[in-house]
Amino acid sequence: MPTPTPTSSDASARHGATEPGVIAFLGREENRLLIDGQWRQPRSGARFSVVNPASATVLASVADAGEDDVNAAVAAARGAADDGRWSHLRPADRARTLNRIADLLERDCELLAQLETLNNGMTLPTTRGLVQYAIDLFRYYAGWPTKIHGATNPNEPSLFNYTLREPMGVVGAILPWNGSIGASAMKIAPALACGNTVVVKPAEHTPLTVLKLGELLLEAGLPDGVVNIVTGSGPLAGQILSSHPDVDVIAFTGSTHVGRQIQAATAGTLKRTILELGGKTPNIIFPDADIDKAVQMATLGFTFMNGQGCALGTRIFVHAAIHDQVVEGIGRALQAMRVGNPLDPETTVGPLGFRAQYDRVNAYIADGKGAGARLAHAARRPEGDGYFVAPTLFTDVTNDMRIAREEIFGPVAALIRFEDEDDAVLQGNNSEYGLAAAVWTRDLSRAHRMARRMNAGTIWINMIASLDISCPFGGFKQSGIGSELGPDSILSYTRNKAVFIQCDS
Ligand code: TAP
Repeated sequence: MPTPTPTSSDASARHGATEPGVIAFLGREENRLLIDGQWRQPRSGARFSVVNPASATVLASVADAGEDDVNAAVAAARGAADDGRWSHLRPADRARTLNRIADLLERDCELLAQLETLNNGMTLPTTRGLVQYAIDLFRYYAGWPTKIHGATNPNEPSLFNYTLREPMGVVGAILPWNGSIGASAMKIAPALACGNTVVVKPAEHTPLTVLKLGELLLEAGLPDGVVNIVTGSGPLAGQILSSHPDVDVIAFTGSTHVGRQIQAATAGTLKRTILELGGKTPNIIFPDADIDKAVQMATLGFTFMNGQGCALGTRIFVHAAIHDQVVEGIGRALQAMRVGNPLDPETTVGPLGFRAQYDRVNAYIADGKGAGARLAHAARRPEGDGYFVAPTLFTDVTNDMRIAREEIFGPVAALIRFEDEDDAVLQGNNSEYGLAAAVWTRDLSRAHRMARRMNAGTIWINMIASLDISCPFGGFKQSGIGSELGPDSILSYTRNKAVFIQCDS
């Protein structure tokens, strides 16, 4: 695999971009930091390269924020929070701005999808879905500013006692690299709806659509300093943001490993911390299920987003009676997959996000083979320099192997046998993660039993890997703390203040 080469003026042509907005974006010499409504150079002048994972060539040059820059971004957000330039607007006016952001995302949907595809390697239908998700999030949370309220409490007649539901202040949003546009909207839209200001740190590998979103936020008329974007590394920019005394909430999505570091960093200032972390979703197929559907969705369930989704069904538990049928069915589905350039409409699976991820996933495949699992089926990997990994199914896996216990975050599934319902529950729940679980059965009583017995934040029955903006999503066990989406995000980004007024004096 060659080292990525420097960008050039014909970058957009080399990367196959067709959208004029993407060509213009990639034609820039550099990208800057968004601080207090201005696009600024990093104080140190440091930059890093963002790579197209389909070709392993440089896509863009991005500012590398240092301590001074993060402090400046936090100061801008603090100032904007404290003077009320956003939170004191009429709720209906905040709602209007959020709707305007959704309109602009809709206008630039194709641009954003293509930019995301070039940056993270996911196919265009997938990234169009991510942009649509972002649009839906801004529209959904545009409905909230006019509906956030406190309560009056029954109390002594001489007292008037009520609560005020207030914004938290400054939200630090630290994003993962798988689906930046959706992940950023998931935090920015509700934080703004509640009247907060935000400092966003996108993942180093995939900041481009977040920078484009920054332009749209300014175009929508968001006041200066209300959203600030600092591109940079996690151990530096992310760490400073997490421990910063002027940040009131850290909303983090990423790995469980980094989640622990974030919690340690936020402990010093005891700030509210929302952690959306990794998963190892059990996908349990009972013999009474619609097997064809279960096989089709089990395949999609670990290859969607090129296998880089937190809740994908990467542990497939199959009842012994249907084991061979399921293995053959997934094998046929993998053979039909086209792994390749994610801009090509024929492609079903693109490359992994970046070089280290490619190496990591290949190491897990080697580990699975070494541990005695059988590599039952794999799709074909294309020739070329991109970070392509063929979707791979291991059978003869036991739940104690590393490929069954650790999050691989690539298109690799471990197929494990189970004997009966109790065994499926026992093995499925035997994981440090508890993000989601899927169950395939036509038995209604079993479906309800399994929904209660599985120890995970989201349960899918006869479906998999589906979220809804109005339904809370969050992990149990080491998959996270707190939850996002629906009304839960409103609670996460607000605080409750109690007011007592003595009325008879
Ligand atoms: P991570 O490696 O954990 O990185 C996530 C973010 O944290 C990145 O912006 C990263 O910055 C930053 N970071 C790294 N070290 C940090 C530190 N010491 N202090 C502060 N920030 C730090 O995750 P990833 O590889 O981007 O994303 C994949 C992971 O996210 C998977 O585990 C996946 O399951 C999880 N995920 C979970 C969900 C939900 S909703 N539960 C959704 C999507 C993804 P740099 O990358 O720039 O270094």
